[in-house]
Amino acid sequence: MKQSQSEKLFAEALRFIPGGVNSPVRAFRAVGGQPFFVNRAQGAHLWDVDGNEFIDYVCTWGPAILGHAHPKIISAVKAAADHGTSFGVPNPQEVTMAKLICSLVPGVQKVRMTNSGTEACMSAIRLARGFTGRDKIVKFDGCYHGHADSLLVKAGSGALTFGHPDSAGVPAAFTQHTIVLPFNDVDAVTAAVEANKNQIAGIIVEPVPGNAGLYLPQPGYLEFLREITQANGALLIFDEVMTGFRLAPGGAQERFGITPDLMCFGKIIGGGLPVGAFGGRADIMDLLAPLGPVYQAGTLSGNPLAMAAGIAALEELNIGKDARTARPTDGPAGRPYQHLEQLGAQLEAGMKDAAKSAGIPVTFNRCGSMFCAYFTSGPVHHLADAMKSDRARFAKFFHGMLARGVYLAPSQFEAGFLSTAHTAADIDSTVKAAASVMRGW
Ligand code: KE4
Repeated sequence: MKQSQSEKLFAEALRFIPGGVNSPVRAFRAVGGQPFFVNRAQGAHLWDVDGNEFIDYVCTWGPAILGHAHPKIISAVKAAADHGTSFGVPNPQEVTMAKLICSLVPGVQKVRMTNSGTEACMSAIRLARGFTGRDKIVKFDGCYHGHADSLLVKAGSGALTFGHPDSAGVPAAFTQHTIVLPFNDVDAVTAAVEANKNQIAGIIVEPVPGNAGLYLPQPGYLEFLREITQANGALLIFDEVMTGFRLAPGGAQERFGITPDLMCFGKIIGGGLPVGAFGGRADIMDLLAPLGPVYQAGTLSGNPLAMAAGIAALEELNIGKDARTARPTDGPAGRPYQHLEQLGAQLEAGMKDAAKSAGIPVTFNRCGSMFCAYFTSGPVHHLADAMKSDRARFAKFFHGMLARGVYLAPSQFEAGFLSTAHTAADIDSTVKAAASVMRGW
């Protein structure tokens, strides 16, 4: 059979790029087969190099909250590029971005830009250790905070997908200060804090874990983490690389009403360009070089193109420059988030109906415009529950949907994303495709 363009490209990619991809999860190893290659993306749709069209529920893993190639973002990047692509000297866009983040996210008094979520999380942890003078960090199994050595312990996302959550090449000494606990388990945290009195620098958590599929904090759990860190001199770090500016203008911390000490961001604030950021209390952030003793740096941090794209994205989400004061809760700033909420509810209802009519056990978890369909009958509140999902069934579902023009995340252990560019008609055809796939089982 004639090779497709994607097949040709993948064969070539395998010769020059490990696994043919620049990030493991793109390789389709969790679902079998091989990845398609994108030619272009527009709104909620992708077209591969063979001309096949897909409704996209990966949204480049979160950044494309406004859909792909949004005209405001494209023109902002083009205009910025005319002035140069990088200066290594402060530029006005960095100030605009910093003010926007500080005005949107209540807990952020100061913020530092980085080039990825990994850098943001790695730096926030170093800062927590520098501020408290303590070494230990608590993370939760299934949560992924990028691929810094000390965090690749029972990590989620690609690491989990490959079934060996601990990575080769990470000396035990680098993870000896990392305590991994089950998410949503109050007793486990209480016991760990007791057993490590005055040694825990911080607890880092995805407030809504999206790297083992998607599950939600149980009522009161985030409040508990806030209290126990406060009571024990440890910092609470929200990793909002995915949830930031998505679950609400102020992210999960606005949605759940919790103010952490430090926060990590990425994705949406770069409008699709390489970006990360971490921020929080000024008394902590001011320990960073050049003011204080905690070193952190980046050649391209605050890059003018990424800033232009991210500012355009945040502004297009109808978020005013002084959002904290001017943010109208149910005014224009609420509209895109209400639209995302409506789309999410439509998708959830449709997918649950499709599974029920086909008699297929599916647990559909959703928080705003993030979701995951687990092929399991029980509730999914943490990694152990997620691991019960039928991955072979998910792989079949993934390929069945792909064949019907719907691109889902190529792993059971990833979250799906909606954008303001998705329409009710997109959701309708997605649900119809799901019903047709599951009917055939
Ligand atoms: P990056 O270094 O990939 O920009 O961000 C790391 C990161 C940190 N924290 C959270 C909560 C994240 O979700 C991520 C990255 N997300 C994955 C998706 N599961 C990126 C996809 C990939 O690795 O290719």
